[in-house]
Amino acid sequence: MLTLYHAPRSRSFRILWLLEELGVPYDTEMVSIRGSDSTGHMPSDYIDIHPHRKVPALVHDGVPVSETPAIALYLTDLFPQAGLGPQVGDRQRGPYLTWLAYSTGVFEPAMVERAFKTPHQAALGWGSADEVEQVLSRVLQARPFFLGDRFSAVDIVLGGSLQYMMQVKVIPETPVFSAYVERLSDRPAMHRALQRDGDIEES
Ligand SMILES: N[C@@H](CCC(=O)N[C@@H](CS)C(=O)NCC(=O)O)C(=O)O
Repeated sequence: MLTLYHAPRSRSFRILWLLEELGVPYDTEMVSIRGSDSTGHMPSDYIDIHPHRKVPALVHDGVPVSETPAIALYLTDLFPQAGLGPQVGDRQRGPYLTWLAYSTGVFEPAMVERAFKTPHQAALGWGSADEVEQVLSRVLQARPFFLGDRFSAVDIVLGGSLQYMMQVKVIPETPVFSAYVERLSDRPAMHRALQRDGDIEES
């Protein structure tokens, strides 16, 4: 059994989207992450599921997994038949792992620096926002998805972040980025996830 610990309109949306792409049965457990009443919908033992009591977290048959790229990798390995993550032995496995790690290890910190106007320090373990933007632009100019013609969980994890950073104007709407986001919005599973996210918020 799979349970996604989720908060509407948050980083856990991408795992909701991935689960919809996979087409597997899952439950959602709503976690209250904002507001002063942190005991709201926060399970008392949630710290055993996510060490920072954030979302997303996934529990599979009693085993907790957190950190978005790790959850994405866990799920695409668990359901290889869905073809959303190259498996060990596939030449695309290396690029797959690289871009998953890049999403929260490089892309996010660089964009947060830009959003908060924090000067970039070369000693940090990621490139500047300008550099990251150029890297992504070069890749997406050359191919429709991060791994080529093949849509993968990278397009949910990193692509979903890129989409969000464009919405909040941290990344400009260049023709390359806009065309990519348009391709993402062609995914019916993304719309199912948006619907489910909205339903959870209203319930
Ligand atoms: N590194 C984590 C980040 C998770 C994260 O920051 N989640 C936010 C939601 S957008 C959260 O739960 N914030 C609540 C809090 O910090 O108390 C990941 O990529 O999964």
